[in-house]
Amino acid sequence: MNALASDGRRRGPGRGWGRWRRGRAAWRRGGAAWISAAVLIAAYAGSSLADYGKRTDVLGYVDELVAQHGFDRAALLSWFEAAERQERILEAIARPAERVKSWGEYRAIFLTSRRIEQGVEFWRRHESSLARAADEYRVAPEVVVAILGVETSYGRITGSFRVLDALVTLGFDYPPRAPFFRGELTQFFLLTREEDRSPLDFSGSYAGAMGYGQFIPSSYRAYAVDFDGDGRRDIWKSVDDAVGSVANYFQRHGWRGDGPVAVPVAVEGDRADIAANEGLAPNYDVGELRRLGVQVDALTDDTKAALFRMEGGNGTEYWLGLHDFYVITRYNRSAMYALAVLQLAQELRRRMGPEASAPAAMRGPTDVPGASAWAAGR
Ligand SMILES: [Ca+2]
Repeated sequence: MNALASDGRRRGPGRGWGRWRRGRAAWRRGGAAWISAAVLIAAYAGSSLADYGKRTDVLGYVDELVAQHGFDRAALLSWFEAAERQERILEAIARPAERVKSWGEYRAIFLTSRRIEQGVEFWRRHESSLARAADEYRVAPEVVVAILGVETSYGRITGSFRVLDALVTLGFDYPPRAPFFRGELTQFFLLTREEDRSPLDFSGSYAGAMGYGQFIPSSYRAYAVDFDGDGRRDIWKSVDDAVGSVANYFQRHGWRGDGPVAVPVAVEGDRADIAANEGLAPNYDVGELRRLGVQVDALTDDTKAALFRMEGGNGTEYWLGLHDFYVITRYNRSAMYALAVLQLAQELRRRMGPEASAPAAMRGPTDVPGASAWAAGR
């Protein structure tokens, strides 16, 4: 769930990791098999290991996992032995696009004719799945498609770092966010146990985000769904599962889909600047912002909003972000991210037409809050 998923060097699945997939049996057997695996993996990778398995901070963490979640200690240690510190991960995390690019530059990455064309193509190809997700989760197809487009170019770039390397590197060698990534590492170990797969077998972004929608492990555990009914949640290969999982994520984070998401506004004077870019949550009443010089017609005074000032390609832009804009930022905590998703979604809807993938429930006489209003309002 980080934009611009970093495409690490090719490794992981496809380079022989498959032979180490031993599922539950491996978890039970633990130690020895995995230690020999770790040695072979080191030889394969052709790089020195970071000795995570010997560090006292790692050993303390392993003790916690064993005590709190009943993990096999030897198995955990063998995976830490196999984990590699990746300098490229540390470089990437220090320079996320959201922090170093202006809105104009950021927008230009995502609102390209290529990404729009590919989104239209994706929508057409997976129309039934998107319509079913809109029906079940009340999230418009263009929102789901835009998220997949911004995150991974519709599954084309899902990241090729080993998730284990990413989370161990960031959890133990990136102090600013170490607690967060150690938490995700714990979620990751729980996930691999639940899914009956080896922790060495997962690939993702430099931040450990996985699959079409770039779910971090805690999100995978909480929000991924088996939307094609094969009994597994596969957000790497099953487009149905990816679509259902993103839609479910939005529904669970309070997506309403019944009105504007963000609106461009004019601003008179500079009094409004004290309220601009204060946070992502819509904590201001529109009436209050009007008194500060924000000019907007369409919204009532008691509408909750956040004001954003951004440097666009043609100068400064002001935007009001409303409830659903905030929901998009639950996917990635950046106003530029949310605005890029919104604008890509709007362009995709414009290209597909107002009727595309509108689920049956939204076409009938009873208008169900959700996709249709959102789609029509642009
Ligand atoms: Ca499935």
